[in-house]
Amino acid sequence: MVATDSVIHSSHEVREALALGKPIVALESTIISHGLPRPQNLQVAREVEAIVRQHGAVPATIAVIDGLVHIGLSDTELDEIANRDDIAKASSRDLAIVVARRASAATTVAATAHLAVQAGISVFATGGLGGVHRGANESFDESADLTALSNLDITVVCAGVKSILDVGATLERLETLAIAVVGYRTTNFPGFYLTDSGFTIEHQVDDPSEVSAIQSARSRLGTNRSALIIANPVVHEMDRARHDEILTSGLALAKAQGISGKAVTPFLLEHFHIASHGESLRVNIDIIKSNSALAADIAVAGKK
Ligand code: PSU
Ligand code: MN
Repeated sequence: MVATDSVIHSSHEVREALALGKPIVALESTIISHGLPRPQNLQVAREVEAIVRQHGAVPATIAVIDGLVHIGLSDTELDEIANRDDIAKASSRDLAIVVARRASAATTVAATAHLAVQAGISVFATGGLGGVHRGANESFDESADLTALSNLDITVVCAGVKSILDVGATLERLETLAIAVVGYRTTNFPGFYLTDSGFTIEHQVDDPSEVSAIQSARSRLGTNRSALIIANPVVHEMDRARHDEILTSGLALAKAQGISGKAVTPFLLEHFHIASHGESLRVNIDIIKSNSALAADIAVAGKK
């Protein structure tokens, strides 16, 4: 599964790293285009790549630019993803349509994980996974991240699932979909902006080498057809009372404005960033940085 066909372009650095068996970390681009405000988005995208390098791995930010899937972006391309106004949000099902139309899109966890696996990359860092939305029993709003990860052999480092979601229902779906969930130095499942979502998980690892051991056992057992999630809690969480207050007002606003489909998550994240006067933004940035560092350590440990 080497991505050399004409719709997928891997950067020189990524191709070289793949050929030499160097550790690589895939990074998503939806967080840059639709999850963080300008101008911090570009700054964070650059810093995250630098962190991955400092930890000894090669960063591969993934996005579709003018009909071409890029695995690994140049600085100019990162700038385009952060600042162009025509960057759509693409999940797996949108990828071929965006490519065929020669359009541009940031990739979600679902789409990034798919493309990373196509390119031969097995470790991926994001902020918080998508999942089952509150009220999903009526809206049926469940992120395609879940079904995508049920079909891909990839290790995803995240701060749990977004706290805007129904965390309990999402954990149930992860179980049904045979997606493994392991806490990093905790069995308290993280809640994205919050260190602890209030839900407990069964498994914990304390070291990247333990993740490598799980990865190799997965391949030997053939249970690597779905993803392995490493849930890494943020150290300095948002003020909880403030979090709950902003979430309540955000959900009400989304309902009043009839926000639905793929617009829901970016709408709620933006509401958080505005209503918290940047506190949620600070936490979101901490999350993505610390997940990228851990993902790089895991990628490096996997090569030993
Ligand atoms: N993590 C963040 N910010 C984000 C996302 C994750 O810190 O914006 C993105 C990811 O790309 C994820 C998407 O796949 O939100 C989920 O969107 P939806 O709920 O529409 O599936
Ligand atoms: Mn959705």
